[in-house]
Amino acid sequence: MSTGILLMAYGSPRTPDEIEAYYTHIRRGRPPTPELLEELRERYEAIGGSKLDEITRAQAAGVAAELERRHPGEFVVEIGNKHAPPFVEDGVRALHDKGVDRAIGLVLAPHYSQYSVGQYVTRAQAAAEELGGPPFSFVESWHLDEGYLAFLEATVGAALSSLEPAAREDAEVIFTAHSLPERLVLNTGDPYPDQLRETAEAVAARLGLRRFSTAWQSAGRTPEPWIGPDVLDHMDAVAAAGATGIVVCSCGFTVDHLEVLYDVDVECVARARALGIPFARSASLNAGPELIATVSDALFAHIAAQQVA
Ligand code: FEC
Repeated sequence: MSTGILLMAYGSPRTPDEIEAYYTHIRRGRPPTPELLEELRERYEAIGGSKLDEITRAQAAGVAAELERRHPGEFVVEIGNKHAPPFVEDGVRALHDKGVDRAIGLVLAPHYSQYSVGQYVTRAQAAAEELGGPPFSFVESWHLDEGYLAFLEATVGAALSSLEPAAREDAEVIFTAHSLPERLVLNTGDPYPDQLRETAEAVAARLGLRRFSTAWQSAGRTPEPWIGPDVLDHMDAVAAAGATGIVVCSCGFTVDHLEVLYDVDVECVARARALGIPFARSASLNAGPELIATVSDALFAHIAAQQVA
């Protein structure tokens, strides 16, 4: 039996010329105002352009090679992005055209929300239905998978160790994921906040952390309330409560993209400097061996669970 794998990611403009179309797609077809566009251009410029597209491709190539190594000839891997080509629908079509017997979708973000992962799933399913296949199932979250937790344990441990001993003494680790509008997540039964907390608690237990918390980053530029605390406000509170240092672990993402390189490496670093508190960020998975092993393991666990069911 041949199995198609659809690895899904947010997508990114590959050049400055693509920023406007990308932002318009994120805004569901409404072009951004010139001010919003300029502000986004400046953020991309500040990080020297996002490498998300390149890293997503490296992640997919790594997973494809690992699946081939474990089960030669059985798997086909395609990418499907939310907001830039190849879109989710393009990836589904590629799997359809290659005639795979079944397909499994996995989003390269560990925590499930109806509004994030759920949207990828809905789009992939709709595309497959329209084409008449392949039949899809999904790995909906992998926020407690062993490879992921082991990586976070190592990288948060390394970030803590990078602080001077006095700063490390009472340092607080803040685990973050992308914020979402409150109306979509609060009192809707959405598991997103609980899953972030579960990841934080699992890593804290492995490292024996005394001070840790969760916060939300990268809230959108819209007037409605987004879930909080925002990481920058939370840093103020953590410093006021006597922490001697701060480590931010952006565990809601896998890649060093705009939301990590700007929102953490520029904004959180500036806030730490203003607060006069030592700061470190843990590393991202990117396309490293831990990401490839974790995703491959999650896919095989999903297949095994289907066979039992
Ligand atoms: O490096 C890059 O080029 C791409 C960085 C990038 C990632 C990312 C991940 C997530 N987002 C999520 C939710 C929202 C919601 C909105 C929203 C808006 C933006 C804008 C940019 C942007 N996001 Fe994003 N997101 C990235 C980039 N995001 C740019 C537009 C300007 C701005 O507001 O900053 C609001 C619009 C809407 O309603 O859709 C909501 C979530 C994730 C993590 C899960 C995932 O990766 O899919 C959730 C990476």
